[in-house]
Amino acid sequence: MNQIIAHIDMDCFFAAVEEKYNPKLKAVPLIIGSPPGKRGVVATANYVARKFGIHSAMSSQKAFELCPNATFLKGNKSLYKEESIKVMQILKQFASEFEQVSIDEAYLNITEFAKNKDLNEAARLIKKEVLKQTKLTCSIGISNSRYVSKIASDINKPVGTTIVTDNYKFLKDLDVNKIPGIGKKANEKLKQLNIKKIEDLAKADKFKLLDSFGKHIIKYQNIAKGIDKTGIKETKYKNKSISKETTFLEDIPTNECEYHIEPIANNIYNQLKDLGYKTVSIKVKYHDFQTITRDYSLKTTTKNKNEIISRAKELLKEIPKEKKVRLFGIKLSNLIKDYQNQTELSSFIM
Ligand code: TTP
Ligand code: MG
Repeated sequence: MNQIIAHIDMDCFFAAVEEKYNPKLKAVPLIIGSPPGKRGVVATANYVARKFGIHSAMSSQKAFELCPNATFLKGNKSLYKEESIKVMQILKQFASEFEQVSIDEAYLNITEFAKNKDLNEAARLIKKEVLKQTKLTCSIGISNSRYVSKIASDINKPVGTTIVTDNYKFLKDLDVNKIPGIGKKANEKLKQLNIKKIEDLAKADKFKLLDSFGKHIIKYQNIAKGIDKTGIKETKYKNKSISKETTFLEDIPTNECEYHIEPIANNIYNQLKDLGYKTVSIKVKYHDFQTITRDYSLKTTTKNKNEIISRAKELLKEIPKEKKVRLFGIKLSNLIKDYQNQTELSSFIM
């Protein structure tokens, strides 16, 4: 595989977080969502409750009728978000590129991490670390295609690992609406063309498809054939950086720049807002205006403030110390939009 993409999705996430803090709930049917009798819906249910046919987006009243003994909890959005942040921080460590797509799922480019490893072993190590640090389980799909990995992570839930080496063989017998992006409407329209399985879409006449759907369908036909070069969509902020420089009233010895690292790091950290960074740089301008920069690129994107401080300190060690300094600055670049601040939990039905 030229690129290895893992899709990771937490198992019955909101319910699993509740069980973590109250293990007694593990043994009973647990439903997170509106209480029955109201017009609300189920956000999720643990796997015990799912045996009764209960699922996300079902009306709470219907869920109650299916399982009157179930425990209903309204849910604790801020707790789920906190747990999600912990999970994502762990997952990021395995990825050269990382894209969180919802509160409990993310795509990871694990090409580097999986080098010289059996893919099952790579998946096992990721799941083990998440479980060790958060007491939560997840399911993983691995392939060379973003779409295939997403479908694969759902195949053996919970605690599942599905590794796909032949995309088309894996996809062909699945219903066409398993492809993320093919919603109800498209599915209905495809049915009218007698396209039900992914294989049918792969083999369908391209011009008939274009007639009915327009050019966007070709991307989906390629996915159906197992061809997908989408990769990880880190939202990069090319050419953008965040920096802060301080010009001193009097020139200072190079060593003393260290005392300015923390206040400058605080300043740029506050500017980061919903961005993460991969590269930390420092700039030193000597009294004679000679300027030196040094930078360090992390393997993964982070928002960590201490990382800015410690990297800047390390970089400062590399700067020649003979001359006095008139200006010192820190810059963060390779900025990437951080999911946590983009998607509010309120976008979920609760
Ligand atoms: P999902 O990953 O779709 O579901 P899940 O983690 O509960 O279960 P699975 O093991 O099948 O992955 O969604 C993640 C969380 O998002 C889920 O725990 C609750 C919330 N959610 C809603 O609030 N409403 C919804 O309709 C869905 C689908 C999810
Ligand atoms: Mg999930």
